[in-house]
Amino acid sequence: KKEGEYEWVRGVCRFCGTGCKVWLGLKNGKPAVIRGEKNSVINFGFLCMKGMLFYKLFRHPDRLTQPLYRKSKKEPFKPISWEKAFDIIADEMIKAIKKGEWGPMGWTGIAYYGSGQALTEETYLFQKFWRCLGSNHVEGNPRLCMASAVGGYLTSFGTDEPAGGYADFEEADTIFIIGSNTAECHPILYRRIMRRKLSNPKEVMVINVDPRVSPTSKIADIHLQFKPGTDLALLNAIANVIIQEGLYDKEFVEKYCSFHKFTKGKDKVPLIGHQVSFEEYKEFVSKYTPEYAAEVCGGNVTPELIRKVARRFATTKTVSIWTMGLNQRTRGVWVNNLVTNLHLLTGNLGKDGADALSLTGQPNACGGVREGGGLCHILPGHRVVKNPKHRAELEKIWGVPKGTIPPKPGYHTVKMFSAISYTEEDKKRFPGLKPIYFIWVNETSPLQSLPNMRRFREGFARDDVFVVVTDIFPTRTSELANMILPCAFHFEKTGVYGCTERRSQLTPKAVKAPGQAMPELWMLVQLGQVLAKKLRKERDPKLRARAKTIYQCVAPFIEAAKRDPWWELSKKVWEEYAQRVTKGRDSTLAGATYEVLLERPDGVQWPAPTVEIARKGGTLRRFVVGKDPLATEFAKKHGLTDWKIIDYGHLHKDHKFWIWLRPYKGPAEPPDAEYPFYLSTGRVIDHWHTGSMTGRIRELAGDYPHTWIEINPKDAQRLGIQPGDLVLLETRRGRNILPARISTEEGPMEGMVFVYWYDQSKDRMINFCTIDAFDPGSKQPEFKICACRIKKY
Ligand code: MGD
Ligand code: SF4
Repeated sequence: KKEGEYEWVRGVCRFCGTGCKVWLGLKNGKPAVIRGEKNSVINFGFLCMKGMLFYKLFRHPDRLTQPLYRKSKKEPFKPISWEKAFDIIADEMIKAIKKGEWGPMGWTGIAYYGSGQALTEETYLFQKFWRCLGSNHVEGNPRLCMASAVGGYLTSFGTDEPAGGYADFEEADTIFIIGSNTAECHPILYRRIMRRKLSNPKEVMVINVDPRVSPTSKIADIHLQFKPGTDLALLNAIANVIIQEGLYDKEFVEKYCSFHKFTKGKDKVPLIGHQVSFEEYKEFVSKYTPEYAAEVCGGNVTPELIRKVARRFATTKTVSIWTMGLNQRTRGVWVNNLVTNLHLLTGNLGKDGADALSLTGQPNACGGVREGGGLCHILPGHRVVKNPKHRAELEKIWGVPKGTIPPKPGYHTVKMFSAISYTEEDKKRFPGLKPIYFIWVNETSPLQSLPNMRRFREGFARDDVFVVVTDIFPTRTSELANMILPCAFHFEKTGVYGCTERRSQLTPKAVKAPGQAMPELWMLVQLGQVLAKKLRKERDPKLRARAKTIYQCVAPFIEAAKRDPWWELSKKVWEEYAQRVTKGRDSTLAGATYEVLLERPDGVQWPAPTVEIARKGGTLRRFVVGKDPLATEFAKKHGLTDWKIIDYGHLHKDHKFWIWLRPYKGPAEPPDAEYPFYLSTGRVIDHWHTGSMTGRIRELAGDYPHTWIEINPKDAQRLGIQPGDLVLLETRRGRNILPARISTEEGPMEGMVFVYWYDQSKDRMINFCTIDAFDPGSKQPEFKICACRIKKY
């Protein structure tokens, strides 16, 4: 729309998982300002600084504007044409396929590593491309971010993604914030929570459960501070009090819940375990007396506080939110289950103001990667690689022969990068590991964001690994690439983001991309055609067969890519994904056409099976009969007419929500005499992840030019460290030299230090120090806890 001297284009913010609606203002066709959409039910017109300032990246002088190539990583990059780039990439892919092996997970030599910031259309097409080529080595940074939340939802709800949404904040009496620095990582959601609290400060209670006092803790009525990793004991103790004091919702539990336990050796599928009785669960949690939990947790946790929190949780409408403090843990799935358990026990689900809501870190980890099939074990539309029926459904939609998609999942993130570094240690850790010779890294910078990354960097630096990076800026990863392809940025291409609350929103192209930068979708369509031509000439029939499947993968989009790669191509890919691939699935967006998404100021929440439902915004409250079209249909079909809420998740054959027996287990590397501190890491408000974008925005970089180490004042005093002193931080894996920040108001508990990870300086990249131990279920690494030692430098 036109308003004064500006032309405004509506889209969505490209940073955190909140999904704020924005207007990009163009003056004389040039990006000049961003403002919030005031009618948005997400952000009500507000934006944080990152959201307001990302228009400064459109014409930033560091933007990548032409394809760059070098044969050896020892040589400098040289510009090449797109045509030549695709020719080389296709040759290198075929070379890597041949060097590797063929097996149940497909070709072992090639890998794709993507991002929760890629558009849904992009993740969908990348993973389709890989599967059609015959490889399940498809991964992405959401593994580092929300894999444990997926595991949590799958086990508790039988299907991924939450039941409610942000609107619950305005209805909740208690907001239980655990393992989330919402104030800095989801600032606009924090604003909503703050408004709710201030609307009725006496009645609304905020409970913060975190080992660190963060800006989020400022509005908390109760802050439970405990030793990192001990919250499993705390949550079981809260459940125990709720049961002992008869505060659980008997009707809800009896009708809609069942109890489950996984026993190694007894149960084949950890996601299912076996059913136990309420009595057995009661007996299990009874060991977690408030006294026992207070002792395990340390910090300020007392038996009285545990009782107080339990009573409040059970007797009011409660929304829980969490992020990486729970997910980035070796017991991430379990601790997710334990929070959801509290909601199920107290009937705090499926009602206004009652939800267990895992906040997503990235703008499209949900929409693109979780729903779009962007990890090694999943396929689009909430399907899984291991299920032959799911593979067959997709092969039919894609028009490729049966058996095109390999039957076994590829490597998860830590394993994938270990297959690149391929050291003796890696081979010992992952028996049977097969090396990867080609990797395409899209919209992420793993050589800054992976844990324990020294050996991953060494792997990338070798010349027998061909690395393609698609990005808008040079990064710590592209410095070890062979090929860098310049991409169109957000608003320079068209596509959909799906945020935390199952809401998909469209951002159309509004600005011309600089130089030769192009959308990734266009790149895939070109490369697919080049690869098909080359594969046709191969002798090996297995390889030759892939010429057809890869051509078939891109064929529906060739004409659109020629005519209009900025809009029409994305629309075509979206149509295939939403209308054909998600149709009939619980995450259906079949009704959410581009036309509907353009019309709606706030996008569409799935399930949205028809255009009519999508036009009304889709489904706000999942699982609730009468509100969720799938639940309503399910109730009718199964004769459950007196059920108000139904867990129709495909894993739960009893149609009930599952309460899990999960014991307390500590972190992979607790502090000891040699490394006596807990190290934890996270984000700061003005920077996004690796800082490759926000670090280039003067206003944001000026606020936080470098990272620091936060130390508890008591520890600092003991070690003679003053604010601003340089501190040497060491772990068993690496070291950093960081300025100290010591505050009596904010910061970690005694015995713990905290480092922000956006800094790109090699002395201050904290992921040289973090641990790559991961949750055995979700495979998400434990960025939040490892042991370290510190001293004045
Ligand atoms: P980002 O900075 O988000 O970090 O880590 P990364 O994904 O590695 O990288 C996004 C990249 O996308 C940037 O380089 C940007 O320039 C590029 N980009 C932007 N727009 C486009 C586009 O349109 N196309 C393309 N191709 N590229 C584009 C995130 C990861 O880090 C995550 S998700 C988490 S949750 C982890 N958190 C975490 C932590 O808490 N502590 C520590 N120590 N490490 C962590 N690492 C993990
Ligand atoms: Fe963007 Fe998140 Fe800030 Fe909203 S809260 S403006 S989505 S970064």
